[in-house]
Amino acid sequence: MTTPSTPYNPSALETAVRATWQAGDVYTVTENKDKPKFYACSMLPYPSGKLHMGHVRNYTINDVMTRQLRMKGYNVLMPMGWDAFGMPAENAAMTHNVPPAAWTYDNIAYMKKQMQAMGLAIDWSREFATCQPEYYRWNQWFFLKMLEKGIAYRKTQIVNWDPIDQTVLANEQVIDGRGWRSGALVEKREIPGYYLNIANEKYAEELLKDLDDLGWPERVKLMQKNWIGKSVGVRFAFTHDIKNQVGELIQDGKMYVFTTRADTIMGVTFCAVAAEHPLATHAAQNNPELQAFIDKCKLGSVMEADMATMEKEGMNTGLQVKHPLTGEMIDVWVGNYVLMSYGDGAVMGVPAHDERDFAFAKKYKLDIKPVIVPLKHANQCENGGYENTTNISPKWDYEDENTTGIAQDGWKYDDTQWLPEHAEYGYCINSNIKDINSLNDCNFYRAIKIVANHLATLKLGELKTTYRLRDWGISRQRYWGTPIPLIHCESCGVVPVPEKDLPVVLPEDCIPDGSGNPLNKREDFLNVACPSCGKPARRETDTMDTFIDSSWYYMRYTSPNADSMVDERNDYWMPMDQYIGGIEHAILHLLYARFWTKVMRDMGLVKFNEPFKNLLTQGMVLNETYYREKDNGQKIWFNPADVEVEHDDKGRPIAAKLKADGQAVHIGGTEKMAKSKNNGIDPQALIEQYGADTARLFTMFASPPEQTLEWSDSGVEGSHRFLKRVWNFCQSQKDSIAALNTAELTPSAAAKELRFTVHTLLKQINFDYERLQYNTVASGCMKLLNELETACKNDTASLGKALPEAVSILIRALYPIVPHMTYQLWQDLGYANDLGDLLDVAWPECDASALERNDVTYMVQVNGKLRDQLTAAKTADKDVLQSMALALPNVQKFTEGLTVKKFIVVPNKLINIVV
Ligand code: ANZ
Ligand code: ZN
Repeated sequence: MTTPSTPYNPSALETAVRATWQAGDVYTVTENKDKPKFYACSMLPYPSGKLHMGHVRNYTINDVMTRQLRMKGYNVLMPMGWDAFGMPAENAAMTHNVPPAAWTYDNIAYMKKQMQAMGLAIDWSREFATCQPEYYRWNQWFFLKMLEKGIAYRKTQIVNWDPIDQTVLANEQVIDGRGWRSGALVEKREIPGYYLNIANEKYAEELLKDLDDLGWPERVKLMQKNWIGKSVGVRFAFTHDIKNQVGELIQDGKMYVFTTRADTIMGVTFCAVAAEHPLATHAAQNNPELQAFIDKCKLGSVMEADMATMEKEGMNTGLQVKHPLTGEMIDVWVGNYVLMSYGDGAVMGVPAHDERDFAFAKKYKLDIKPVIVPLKHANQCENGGYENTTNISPKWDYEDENTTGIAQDGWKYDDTQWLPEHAEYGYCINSNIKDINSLNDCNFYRAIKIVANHLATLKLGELKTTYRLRDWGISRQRYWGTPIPLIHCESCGVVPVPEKDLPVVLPEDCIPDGSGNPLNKREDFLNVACPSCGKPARRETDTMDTFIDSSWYYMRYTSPNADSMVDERNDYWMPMDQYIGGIEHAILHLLYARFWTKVMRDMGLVKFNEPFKNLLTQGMVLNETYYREKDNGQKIWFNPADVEVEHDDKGRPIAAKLKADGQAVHIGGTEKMAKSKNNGIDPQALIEQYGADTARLFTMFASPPEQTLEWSDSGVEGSHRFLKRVWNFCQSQKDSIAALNTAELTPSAAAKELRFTVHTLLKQINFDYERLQYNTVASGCMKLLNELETACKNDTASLGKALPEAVSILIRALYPIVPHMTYQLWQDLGYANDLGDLLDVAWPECDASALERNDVTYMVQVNGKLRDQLTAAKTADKDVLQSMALALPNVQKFTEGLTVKKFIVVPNKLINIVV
């Protein structure tokens, strides 16, 4: 190979190429109706300071897709923006004594530069930060619309209160029950806040059902499904005549419970209510011991995972309620495992069949009454349901029943979809109900139906669907967020800011000091005339949850500068064709964005039901960790860049020492790159050392997009070496390519062979692009280079136009991953002149005719023994084959002087000469 005249110099090359792109404004897209559109978007980053490897990976995936589809003829949108509100900016502001706004905008400027250095095909004309009033005014506008429709509403909420800092704390600011800054024991306070009614049956059901049609990872769909947590059961009341101090019946004399196991209703031996339940409050009034217990419960966790594992504790209230079917009086306990926020905050206790109730009953020596013979003793029916085969009462056959709701809820005998957890199934025993049919011998579904019907007749209950999903609390007692557009007036109450006065602009020069929301001290922000009566009033100082910002930013990208939330351009681009982001957003962000979209639809702002057709959750980036342990057990983590590692002959790390002092450090195993483990790699340093193309190639090549990626310095170096080889090879073929550009396509067998190999690889590469498997795209390109190098070892003239074609395929196939270098090569080798700019040149498709081999290789036998082989044209007839075969030296040896008795040809395979 001749020495190339221009050596590969990524930093100069990449800068020059990007300057060309920028000058040509080549990544701005418009709503071109002549092309199919494709909207590919990465989850918008929080401007924390600088990019990390996870960002690099995420955006490269997005960029590869964008560039490839553009060449395939799509009108592709790849936007970018900034999730700019939120707590880290407030924390940074406290540390550095700068306003969050200044800190945020500085970070944005820096990170944008870094993104630009990666050479991403972003349409920057659509960029915005969520902290800009032009964006968040629409959060405010939409919030007011939701308020009008009743989707947004006000109720009191319990918050964490730090009594020393005099501030509300977010959950993540409470560490072991104490404020993260002050260390004070955190108290619970009830304050008013705003909620969005996502747990409304209509939306919850739709959010569940529509999951089926999404091109999302199954794992993410399942996480959403579990989060929504649908339970089908019965809600009914135990009656009582317990009156409060002013003589009114508490809750109208009905203590409601929700149960998924109404078939066990005859096994109730106690009831338990949450600490916050009205009956508990009432009973505690003259019972200090109970009050103390209630206070203790309230301090505890409200996390369900904790509820499941914690020790069950309770206390008898001394109150009794009446069982609706037996008339028996049942004791009411306060139980620490009963959640006020689920169902009705009260349960019927069935210790014989519910694990939690069982633990409770054992501890407090309550009765245990079995009413179900578990499944293992019953027979499973053919249809998947369970029946006691000995005695089925046909009267209760489900199919012909015409009653409340079971059919409407879609229950079938074989519908095991909503089988609740916690308990055994089987058929009922010990369950004679006076006056109505006995439950005995009924299976789960039938028994529930009987009970539900009977409770409905008594007007005490009905079938009910409950969701674990809670309404979305959106008020934050924080400064750096979208102001909630409400005004508090002493005479008029809570008054919405009129639409014409939007946006309510957040002052950008506050510096939080840890003593609560600084807006509370900003008289210029606070004081406002009541829009309704004109009297002096005060603005709401709570701001919105930042999940609101991320619920619809991707729609604002489609409609930059629109003077409405979105405009008709949104109809062109949405729904999004490909969303790309981390699995950590599998639940909340994606669920809220889906909900928000559905509300926008119901308000006539969009015409689709779901925002993200396809979702790719990229895998985490991992790296080795190194640490030393102090005497007190505390670990100090060292950055891999500062550590020297010794490997065994299989390449496994066996020891490591710190470069600075030459002393040993422990090898801690590979973990997600994180500040806490000090095992991050700075993308900036990587780009400076090797160029963006190497960083991009390594992150694509090292593993499939959805899987974890293990950092490897040698992998980075290998990627860089490969790019150098591509560069040198292409430059060395410059003259041949120019010379062969007008030559015949396949003047020789070698040329045909080259085309066969190249198009075979291209077929694989294109298939891998299609399924977003970019790692094997990269390895396909590597094979392509190997083949080309081999084919060009000798004289290239015989390769004809197959050579320029092959090189152009290599450049194009590699371009989406490595855009800078390939862009330059495309020009240097003259392709740009012939075929046009690389960005919009047609994507190379596999030529099927190149895969057809025209020659066939035959094994040649003499009297059944293999003697030689020959290659002939597919079209060669028997006579031609015979003369070719008999001319072979090795065949001649065995046929000399003999007559050919038979000449047999097995088409495309074998020749046998019988002599
Ligand atoms: C009696 C029973 C018997 C129950 C049995 C289960 C098994 P899922 O499936 O998760 O929706 N429950 C109802 N409200 C509750 C609350 N506020 N806090 C704690 N637990 C509550 O769970 C529904 C079941 O959880 C209900 O069915 C109820 O216990 C309990 F063998 O009622 B079950
Ligand atoms: Zn007023």
